[in-house]
Amino acid sequence: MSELVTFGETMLRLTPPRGHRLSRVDRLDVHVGGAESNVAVGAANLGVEAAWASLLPATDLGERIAYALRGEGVEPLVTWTETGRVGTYYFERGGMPRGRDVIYDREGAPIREATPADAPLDRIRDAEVFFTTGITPALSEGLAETTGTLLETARDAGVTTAFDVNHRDKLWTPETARETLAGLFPSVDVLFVAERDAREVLALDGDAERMARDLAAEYGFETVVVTLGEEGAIAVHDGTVSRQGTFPADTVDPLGSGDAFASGFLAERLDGTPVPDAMAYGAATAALKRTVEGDMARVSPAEVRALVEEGGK
Ligand code: KDG
Repeated sequence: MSELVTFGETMLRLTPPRGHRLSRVDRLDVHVGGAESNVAVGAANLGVEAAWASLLPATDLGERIAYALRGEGVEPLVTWTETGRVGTYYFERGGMPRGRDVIYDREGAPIREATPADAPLDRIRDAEVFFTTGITPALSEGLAETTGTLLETARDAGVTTAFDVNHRDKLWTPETARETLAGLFPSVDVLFVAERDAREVLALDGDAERMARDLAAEYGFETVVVTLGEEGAIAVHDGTVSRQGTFPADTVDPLGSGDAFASGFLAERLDGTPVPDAMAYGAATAALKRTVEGDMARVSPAEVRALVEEGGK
């Protein structure tokens, strides 16, 4: 049994050295990344018994992913397939005015064909929290249906379901996302959503508190966390609002900061910590994640605690 089970695609991230163009590169760093495994890793590093469920091809690259997650203390619950490939993505980073870009090469990953029978339903039913994100239903119509079944399976077994909207406009349009997510939301207890996704994907308006309250009223979420980038985050939990600032951090790598927030928040909630304090742990985990290369929150409970005690902005 695991306290937290997550479900989603994990890829190899191939990163040119900072300031190098992908089209001219002769060396790539290899990282392992995927929103749902990132959350499992962050939580595991904070002491949660965490498992990540997915499908991977039975190849060396598939094994590379499972190996990385095992090394971070996450149990990989993998259905190994004879066909398909490991998805990859490239993260090109330059200074302004070029900025950064994520380029996906993820067609053909076996998770796109996953049915509920490919998922460890008993392990999901036995968890305390089941987590996935909007990236998973974006990958195929069939996977959107499977995602819905997994959320319902967890809910029916009394498992807390947590979901991060995590809109990726390279995967689907806001209109398709809104329609699909509206079908999934009734099975979700805890929703994370970036303010921009709340406006542009979920078509909400007003300030963050208004949007969180509207979401809670429409779908019956127990908790809605709206993340505000530099401005921190706001949560509405059982009708009560809490606000959290950010902790200053020198950003070495921004990818996975939202996942780190979710992992710190969920790890504390699993411990019974009240929402306002869990928000502080989420923000501290996100700040510490930004100081480390790769998408995963390689943090320790002691450093997160110390940062929380110092206080945020
Ligand atoms: O949140 C970080 C993720 O975006 C990254 O790890 C890769 O899951 C990923 C995706 O699909 O973009």
